[in-house]
Amino acid sequence: MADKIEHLLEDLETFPPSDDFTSSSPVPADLMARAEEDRLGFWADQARELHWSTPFTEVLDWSDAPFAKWFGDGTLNASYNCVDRHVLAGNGDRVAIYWEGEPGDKRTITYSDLLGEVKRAANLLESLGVAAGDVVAIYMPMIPETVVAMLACARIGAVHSVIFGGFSADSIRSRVEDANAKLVITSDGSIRKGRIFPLKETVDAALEADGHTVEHVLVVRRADNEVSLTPGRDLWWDEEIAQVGDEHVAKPFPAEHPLFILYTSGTTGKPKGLLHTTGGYLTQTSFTHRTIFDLKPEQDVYWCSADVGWVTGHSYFVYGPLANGSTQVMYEGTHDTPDLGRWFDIIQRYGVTIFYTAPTAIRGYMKSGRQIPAKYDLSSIRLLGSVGEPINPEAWAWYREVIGGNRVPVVDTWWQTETGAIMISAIPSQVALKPGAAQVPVPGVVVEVVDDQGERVNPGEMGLLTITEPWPSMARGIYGDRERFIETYWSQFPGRYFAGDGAGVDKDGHLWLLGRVDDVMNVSGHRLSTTEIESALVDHPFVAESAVVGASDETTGQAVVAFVVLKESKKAEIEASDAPQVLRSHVSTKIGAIARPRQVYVVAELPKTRSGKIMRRLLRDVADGKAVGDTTTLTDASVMSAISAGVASGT
Ligand code: 6R9
Repeated sequence: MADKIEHLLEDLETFPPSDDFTSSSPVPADLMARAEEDRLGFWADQARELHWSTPFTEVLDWSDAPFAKWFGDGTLNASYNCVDRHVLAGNGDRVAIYWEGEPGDKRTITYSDLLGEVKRAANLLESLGVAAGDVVAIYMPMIPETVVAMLACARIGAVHSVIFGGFSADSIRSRVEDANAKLVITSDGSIRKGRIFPLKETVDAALEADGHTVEHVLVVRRADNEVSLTPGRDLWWDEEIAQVGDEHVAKPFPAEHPLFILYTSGTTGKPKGLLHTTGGYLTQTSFTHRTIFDLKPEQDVYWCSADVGWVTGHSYFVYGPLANGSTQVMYEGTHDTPDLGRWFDIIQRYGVTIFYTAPTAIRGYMKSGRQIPAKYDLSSIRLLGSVGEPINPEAWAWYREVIGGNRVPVVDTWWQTETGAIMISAIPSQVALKPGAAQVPVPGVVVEVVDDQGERVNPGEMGLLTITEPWPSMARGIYGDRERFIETYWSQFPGRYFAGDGAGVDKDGHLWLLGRVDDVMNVSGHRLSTTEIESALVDHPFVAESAVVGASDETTGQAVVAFVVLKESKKAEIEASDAPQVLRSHVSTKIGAIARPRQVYVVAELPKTRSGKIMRRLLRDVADGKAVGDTTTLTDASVMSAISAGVASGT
């Protein structure tokens, strides 16, 4: 590797915090120094900001590395920390969630309201026989009951597995089966882009075949679409919850008690269920949330636009903000319904002060033009955040200028489902910001950018991002597969976590994240596996072979582009149909709409090396419309000319 990136050695323009911002910041000025002086003591201090039923005496046990135990002999309850604690401290009247449905319906939920709902939901789950350690799958839209369901699981020690509401029946099925889920919580439908998506129907399809462990399906009413209930299995949430008591005492669980499983795409076909536990996860999500976002819980209105189906929704919509007693916005629908001003209208009406979103959204707005945000009063905003993929300096500058009125800090936060919480980001009250760089590890996190041999790279060079010391919110494994966790993340550089991302280091030692170096694509900030989509394609009767690449895309960062070789034996059927169209919707049905290829190219052959490996690199060049790179290792170089010619002519 060790490629030079010249501009990282130059003096770049930086944006220091204003005196005002720094002087009014609640973030202690000595955090970095404290973490450097005593890393474990620093994390223990952060953990003590939570409510522990039994205080811990041990900070880190790394004897079974890479399976960490943090605060192992302490006990706590995540739901108590996110809700009860604030009510008991006299903040029950503080708004926890300003919810807005896509059609415009609204609910304001205080911490007291939330506590009442979580208690009843916990009673409901217990009445259905759900106990500590059981897995509950949650397939829901962005409505308050989703948060209530997650916190109710945490309250009784059940492990939630949230499945993004855009995923297909097959994806639900494989996740429910992998984790032996006992209960599924869903809604009749979800409302997006003015349409109703029948979530319950999708759950029915997922559970149609026998061989799963689901005993009940709880259905929340949201879209009022028709659903069919399977007697004995399916129950309406509202009818059941009306019958349970409204008192529920949260029991403490050990710090290492599992909190949730969340599936994410890796380099292989099968999504991995990352397991997160309670004490360390809650410590680092709440610490980073209040530090990176400079949180003033009694004043700020915080909004993270991520769906709860992704890790950002878990850590920076549910657990981090609620553990900190924040007031936040929850919005059900899409940003362009009824028009492209929707998000800005929400910011203006609720007086959002901290806004956290993804570069893909920012680039989308750059395309549609600054006249749209200009129609709204966005002066309440005092801090902006970005997550999900590298933010290019142009998008950073636009975000700061157009949304942040040229005056507010923009923090770029790097982290992953596996890391549980933010790992690299400037603390905006303390570090001068550099457009396009995530910059520095958060206090208490230790990273190193290395070459293929594991040697630290010099400033101006690019290498691979590794994390050299355990951190509190790290995943505790892949659910049910100990070996795969070790093999996937800890074997390339023994003793270190390898993130799968490339990074450069600049002359100040700051980090510039450069995207994935493996077969994971990043489409609109969502992780997709090339292998998983290839498997979905070859699952279709037309397809003999497929190769999928992430092509560059101006708005979504990357886009899925597929190359397929079709079966001779199906010639007649293929000719009678629009094969690329058929295959695009097939992927959508198998995985979900986010995985639908932007293009499917039918080719006669795939380019392969003599050892039979598909040369995706060359296909990526074609998909990007670039000159095709070195083809000398191919068995037959003419394959590439035929593909390039075909793509150029649009066939
Ligand atoms: C939180 C989240 C993780 C992958 C990660 C990296 C990319 C996320 C980034 C970023 C550059 C940032 N990524 N944040 N790349 N700068 N600020 O997105 O988790 O869905 O697991 O994706 O996203 O490539 O490896 P997840």
